[in-house]
Amino acid sequence: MGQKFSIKMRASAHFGKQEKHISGAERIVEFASVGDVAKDLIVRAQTHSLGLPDSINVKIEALDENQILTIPALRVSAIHVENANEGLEKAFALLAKVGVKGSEQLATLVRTMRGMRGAMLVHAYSLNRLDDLGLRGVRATFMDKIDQGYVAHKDHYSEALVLATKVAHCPAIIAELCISDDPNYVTGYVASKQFGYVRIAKMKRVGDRFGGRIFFVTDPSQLPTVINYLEHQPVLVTNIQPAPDFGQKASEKKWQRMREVLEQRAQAGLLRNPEVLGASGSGWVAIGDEKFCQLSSNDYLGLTTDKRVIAAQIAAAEEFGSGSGGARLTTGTRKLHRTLERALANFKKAEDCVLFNTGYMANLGIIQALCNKDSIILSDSLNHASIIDGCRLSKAEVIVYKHNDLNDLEAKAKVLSGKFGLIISDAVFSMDGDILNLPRFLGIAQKYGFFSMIDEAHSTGVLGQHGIGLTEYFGLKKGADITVGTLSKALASEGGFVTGSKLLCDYLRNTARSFIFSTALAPATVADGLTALLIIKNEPS
Ligand code: WAQ
Ligand code: MG
Repeated sequence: MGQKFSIKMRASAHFGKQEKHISGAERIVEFASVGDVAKDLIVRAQTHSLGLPDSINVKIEALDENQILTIPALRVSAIHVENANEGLEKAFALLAKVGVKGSEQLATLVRTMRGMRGAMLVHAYSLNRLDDLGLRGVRATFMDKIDQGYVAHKDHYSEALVLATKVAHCPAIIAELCISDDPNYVTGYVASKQFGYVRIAKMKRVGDRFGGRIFFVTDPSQLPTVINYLEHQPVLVTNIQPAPDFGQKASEKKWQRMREVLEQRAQAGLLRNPEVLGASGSGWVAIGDEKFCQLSSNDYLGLTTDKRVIAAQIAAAEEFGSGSGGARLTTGTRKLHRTLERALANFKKAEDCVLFNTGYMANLGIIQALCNKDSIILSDSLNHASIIDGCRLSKAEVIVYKHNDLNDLEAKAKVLSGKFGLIISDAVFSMDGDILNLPRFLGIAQKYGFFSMIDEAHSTGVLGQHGIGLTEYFGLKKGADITVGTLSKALASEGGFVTGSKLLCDYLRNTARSFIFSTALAPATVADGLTALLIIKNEPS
């Protein structure tokens, strides 16, 4: 064996005079590996989930061969627990076995550990802290593993086992408790020479920011010896075994990620938990037993509760049944579909129309049918999610322009002129409610040779004297090449549609994937939308 070197990395970020610890690690290696290993440790500091460091310290020093202790790793076991409370309970029970007692006091201690670089030395029997080193704590250093066959990859487990093995062999230390300070790493351990290294699946909830290490010291008078051993004694650990898993059956384990994602979302207050609404009428909706004024619906004309619309829906269900019973391409195209498509085309003053199951499917299907990886798409930064998803699925190169900034659009269109592509914008933006300058938008598309596409989900039935939408609002004779609409907002129904030239619609009926898979609208719903439409046409308000 050649001369061994210790490499230590420490990364931190500074906020004024405050120093925040980001990452620390160390290795003991032969001289020839010093460069490679130092580089690995620096990269690790640069990519830690606690954030970016503004200072990275790397110290490399030669070790005295005769000083190095070589010890076999603690034996390892693992305990599966359902939640963090159970995990802590199990940990405290193990500690109690070696004389470290007081679950409540320990639980409090654990939750206050935060932002420490090293460990707390705590008296095993009184549970009082013994060192006065504050957030620095005491660092166990000068240690590494000797790989023997099993290549322990760089992971929490093998590094922790090396540390725990060194610590467990420290004079006057009876046990250790460790919880990672990483909010996403909830597995922790307790360790001692007696019960070995016991991994516990959960010691805190995902997102919890506490974490740290406690070394339990039996004899306070030995403090100087303890600190000297931890901070200076070089230790190499042999015989590291692969991490045991938590004895969960494979059939159970596969669900784990789902639970974790949901837990994480719940912690961040991001669970999707929509209010369940009851009956509704013109301008009101019931929640539980109470009636509320409805100010946040897309039922812009209040037609979902219009008696005539509802009567037409019932009549259609009686005549055609409650569903179409097939896809559009097989046996699902009913008379109602074609009637509605013609009515929508007339309403929008377009040559033709194609129905889709939802507005979302319309955008997905249309954009994919028109564009491929050789196309470009210029898209407003606040376009609806269905447009963004459609763009992604099309594999086109997407160039996002500043929200409703047609100067930015024009500058980008000019550069890209000559390529095959599409300019897409919402007509009325769903979150901000602002309106696209359609005349200028169409002018840019025309000038630079791109298709123009607008999504009228929020303008149909709303803008223009007859509710036709943005084209009527601006008094234009001709609208965008491709106009998408939805039946589920002002048109009081369910479904999406596109209007445009006959060529466009023939093309989409033959190529749009979402049209193929459209299991067709329930006839009743079609009639519903159709009726709503006729009401708007005949009785403009
Ligand atoms: N000496 C003393 N204390 C340390 C040291 C050290 N060398 N390194 C870290 N600590 C303390 C410090 O307070 C940290 O905030 C805390 O431990 C957590 O450190 O089998 O990753 O490096 O899968 O985040 C447990 C692995 C991983 C369980 C623990 O600790 C498993 C972990 P981290
Ligand atoms: Mg950490």
